[in-house]
Amino acid sequence: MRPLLMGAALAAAAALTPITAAAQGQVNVICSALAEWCNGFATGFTKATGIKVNVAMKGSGEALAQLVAEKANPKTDMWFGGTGDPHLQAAEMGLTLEYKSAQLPGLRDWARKQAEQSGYRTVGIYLGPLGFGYNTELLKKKNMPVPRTWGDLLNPVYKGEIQVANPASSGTAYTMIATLVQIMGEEPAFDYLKKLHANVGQYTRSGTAPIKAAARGETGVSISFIHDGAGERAQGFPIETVTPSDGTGAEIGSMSIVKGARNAAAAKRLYDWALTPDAQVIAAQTRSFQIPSNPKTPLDPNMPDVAKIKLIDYDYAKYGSSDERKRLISRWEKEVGNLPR
Ligand code: S7P
Repeated sequence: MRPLLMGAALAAAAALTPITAAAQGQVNVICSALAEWCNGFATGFTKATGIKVNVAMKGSGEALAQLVAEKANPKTDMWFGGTGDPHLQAAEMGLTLEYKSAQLPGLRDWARKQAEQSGYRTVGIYLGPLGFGYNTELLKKKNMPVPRTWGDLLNPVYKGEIQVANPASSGTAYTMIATLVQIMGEEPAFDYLKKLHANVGQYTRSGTAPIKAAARGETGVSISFIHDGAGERAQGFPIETVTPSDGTGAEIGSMSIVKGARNAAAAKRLYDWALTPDAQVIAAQTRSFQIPSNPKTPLDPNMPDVAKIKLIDYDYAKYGSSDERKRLISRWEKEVGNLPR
């Protein structure tokens, strides 16, 4: 081929080949959001940049345990999603990298505050209020009322009908304990948890399992983030959610880069991209209905309306601190989790 023609052929080939297809490195991510979102997020980033994303799915507590285990020789580059408290704990334990994204000033207050409180070692990517999910058909069939307050869950009519996760493995369940302690005070909150124990049919490993069980009619009620109920409803399951009228807490789902990450440059690109509306819109497209941290991300009608929820002023700094988190979880294990039912 003559040089001129060869140049033209190369130019034509370049025009046909999206820049994005070029292999440009990889990034290893632990994803604590729902699988569909994790996969959509990874695909979207690869499409936009050509960087391959290797995703491992883990709940918040398990993700933190993995970062601790890998501390001397990290294999993970970034931790995406999951409740904010363990991300704050990871920051305090020196497991995550200080990084100020150029996107930071454009984020909602709670997302920026999460970053400030961690010394810029994590950032808020979404907000999700805690509440109850219930199977409308099962409640009707078993003649059970819709629970509207924390106290309502102690009604013996729900014996064996409530599922909630185990706080040792689940950030969702830890959010519940921290919420109750802030609403009631610690001693009354633990008295409450002991009474609730009598109605709990199962403590699941993962925070999203109880709402899935309720959606499929395996339990009447779950204690869950209410956006997870909206996700099940969008799939056609008979699920409704309610937030307790006596107040509730919310998670600030977060994202952190691992200190000592082998692919730190790619992880920073992923982090920056994850804070853009282009990336955040993928959540609702894959039926994850948390409130996005970038206010330019379009809202979806399935997302919770915080104006209608009695949200407490959750003390993220205190309840995300390593000592407090460990103390409350081990108190729950000793005083509640082992009680006979
Ligand atoms: O993506 C749904 C969601 O509820 O899961 C995340 C978190 O990993 C909860 O799981 P664990 O309780 O098992 O840790 C939440 O951040 C998120 O909103």
